[in-house]
Amino acid sequence: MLKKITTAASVIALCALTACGSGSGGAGNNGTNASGDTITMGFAQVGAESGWRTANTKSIQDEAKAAGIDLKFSDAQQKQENQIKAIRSYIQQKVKVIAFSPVVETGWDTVLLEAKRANIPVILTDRAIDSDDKSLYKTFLGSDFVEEGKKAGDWLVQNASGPTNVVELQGTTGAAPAIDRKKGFEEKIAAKPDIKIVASQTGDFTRSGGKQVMEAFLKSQPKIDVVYAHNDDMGLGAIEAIKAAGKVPGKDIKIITVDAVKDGMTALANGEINYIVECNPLLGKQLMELAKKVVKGEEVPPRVVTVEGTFTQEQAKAALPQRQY
Ligand code: GZL
Repeated sequence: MLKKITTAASVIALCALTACGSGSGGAGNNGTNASGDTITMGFAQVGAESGWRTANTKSIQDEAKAAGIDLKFSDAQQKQENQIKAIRSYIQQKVKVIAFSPVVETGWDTVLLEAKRANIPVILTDRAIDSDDKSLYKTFLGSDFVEEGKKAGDWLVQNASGPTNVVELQGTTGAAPAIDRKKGFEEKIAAKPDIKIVASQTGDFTRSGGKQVMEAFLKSQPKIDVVYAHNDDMGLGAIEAIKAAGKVPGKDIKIITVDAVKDGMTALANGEINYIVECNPLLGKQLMELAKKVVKGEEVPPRVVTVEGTFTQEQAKAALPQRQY
């Protein structure tokens, strides 16, 4: 079981989100290419599955407007075939740059080769792809999900004592954040063999998915001490299931999640969640700056890692009033 949770005295140097990629550029910045034409960007979004995704979409749309970039936007409803269709449509429309968040890591080489042959640069945002051909995209802007999983696992190692049974609510099967958050978490908890993942299943990053899977875990598992949810939304779904089973979330069953969206931070401040690892969705400003460079043929770093922190219950109470999403 976990020993009494003490509020962490440590102050985590959090990224002041206004400095990390939110806030709008000067209104009407000229999003034009070298010959003065307006830059058109085709963006193929994963879907609208979570609070994180909503904030990410808003950041991209707001910052495109602020940068004077003409944004063509599509929502793939978490289906890879819809993202591929959208990318093909952007190629036919001869956009100047394509950006997207790959719903899963594999199956992109063919369509990205088509974009390359059409001389349209591609930027990966949020999630990565698993491809040997690094020439298929100019850069990958997003979080280090393995690091996020390690932060979650590290907190549990610091706060658990004795046999601790963990149930894991995984993100979308095959998605980079699901694969890497699992990997980082398992790497860290290996330090304490008493901490065991007794059940692990995808809730597809949605609140309903998290609730359904948690209901099944509560029926099948004789002893659950901790929920590790790959995002806040599944953690919030798990809270509903835990309450319906007559248990107290945050006390009878501790909860660790990733994202730090407003609903998650509110549950953390209320004591229903015990720890949240932040995943910054405000990628819009950095994406537009990268897009202007790649359209002009300027060099960009192959990897841009977003800065993000972690929150205890006390830190959530202090941070909530300033949160932008
Ligand atoms: C992470 C992002 C994940 C979020 C989820 O960068 O891809 O997808 O953690 C979202 O909330 O659904």
